[in-house]
Amino acid sequence: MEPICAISTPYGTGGIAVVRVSGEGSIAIVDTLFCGRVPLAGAKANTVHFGRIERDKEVLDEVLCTVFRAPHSFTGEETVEIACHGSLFIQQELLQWLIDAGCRAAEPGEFTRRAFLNGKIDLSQAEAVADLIAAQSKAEKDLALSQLRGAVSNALNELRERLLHFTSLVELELDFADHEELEFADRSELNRLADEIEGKLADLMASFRTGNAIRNGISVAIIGAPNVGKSTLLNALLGEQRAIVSDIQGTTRDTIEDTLVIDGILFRLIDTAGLRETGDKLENMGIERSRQAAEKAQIVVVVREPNDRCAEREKTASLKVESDVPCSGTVIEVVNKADLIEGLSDHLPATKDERIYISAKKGDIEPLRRELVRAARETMHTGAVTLSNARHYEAVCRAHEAITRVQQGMHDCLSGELLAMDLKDCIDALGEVTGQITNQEVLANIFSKFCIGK
Ligand SMILES: Nc1nc2c(ncn2[C@@H]2O[C@H](COP(=O)(O)OP(=O)(O)OP(=O)(O)O)[C@@H](O)[C@H]2O)c(=O)[nH]1
Ligand SMILES: [Mg+2]
Repeated sequence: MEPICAISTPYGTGGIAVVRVSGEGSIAIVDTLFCGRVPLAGAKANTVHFGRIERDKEVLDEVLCTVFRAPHSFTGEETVEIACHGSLFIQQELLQWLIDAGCRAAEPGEFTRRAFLNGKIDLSQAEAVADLIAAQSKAEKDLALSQLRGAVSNALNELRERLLHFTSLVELELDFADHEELEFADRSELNRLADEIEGKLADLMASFRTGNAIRNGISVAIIGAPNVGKSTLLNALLGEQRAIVSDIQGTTRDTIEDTLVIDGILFRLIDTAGLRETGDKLENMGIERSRQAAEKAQIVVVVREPNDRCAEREKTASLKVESDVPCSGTVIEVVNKADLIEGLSDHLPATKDERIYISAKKGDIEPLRRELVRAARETMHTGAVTLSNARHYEAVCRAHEAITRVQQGMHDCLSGELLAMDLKDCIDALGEVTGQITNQEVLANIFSKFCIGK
């Protein structure tokens, strides 16, 4: 394919920047600008060469060129990666010189697209490249890396191949339709296979909840009565003054969100308006949002004050957190302001009962951080493969639907012809994930989300 070039490091000034050139004739094009000990044309694969980038006696920079020869490169094509000094001027000038010498500026994701088209990686691996670049936490990085190394592809390919084999037997039967007694595809074996595949696909579908949580963060709603210290807790967790804190009840009016990584897990913290009965229209709107946040959150941290003060408040506040807010996630009960409890403040993180005692104001929140990690791990799927991409999830759902039609069809003794159609739907849906079945529109959509240079 025609040679393309792009700056592959982030936009801006840095120590060094890397400009990538890939496609037929890339090495020859770079050679027209490169002055080293020997021309790159004679360089061995995977070697690095020092030299100058020079045109019409003007020296642009001193660089290192790494030479890759087809098919042993990321794209599968001959490639040169030029590491130049990271001045914006040098990067852009180098790009322009390469374009003048015969390269085309690469489109977003074009290098990865070529890797896919040249069979170096499949589609789900190509998508993992984008996820890896965007990873914000260790869990997210680990997930993208395992997908890049083929975890999703291998799992689906195995299912797909077994289905293909079976479908070919069913189709063979159709070719011999005149001989009704012939049955190449053993029905009880097909039944077993369909059950097994249905189970595996259902597992994968369930794993998407975890994948989604890893990518977008596990949602943690902090709820409780006004003034218990929810916003102080948010600030303590984040280590910055994100939310306004005051001793006035009803300080927080709207939900406030921010993300935090603890032990490699991304959390999406949501501070909410204190729950109480009030005639204030605006505050009530905030309280409604608190309820919605609690309802949707995967973890709900219910904050209270130490007992004596709490009892006092509950006399005035008829809204009780437990009974009035439906939470579907894991509930963590926290008693804040433990520094006010006599005898306990010196013994934090001692706990008197099931609740966790913290002091948000003093920053004594370690027991809660540990509990958040524990609860997050508990909600996570522990299967070998985790789906994290909505496109994959949607295709796996369709494959699952098709395989349940096969199961039903066999139960109803449907003809081989109809079974073969549903089997094919299942196979095609699985093939869409890895890109064995695809169309230009899907590809364009996937690669348009990449950055230029990748
Ligand atoms: N002694 C003590 N005071 C605290 C602690 N945490 C918060 N406070 C105080 O409690 C008051 C209320 O804190 P906020 O964080 O604004 O409470 P909130 O729950 O967000 O209140 P609303 O937004 O009104 O619902 C402030 O005066 C804080 O300084 C704590 O651990 N110990
Ligand atoms: Mg608040």
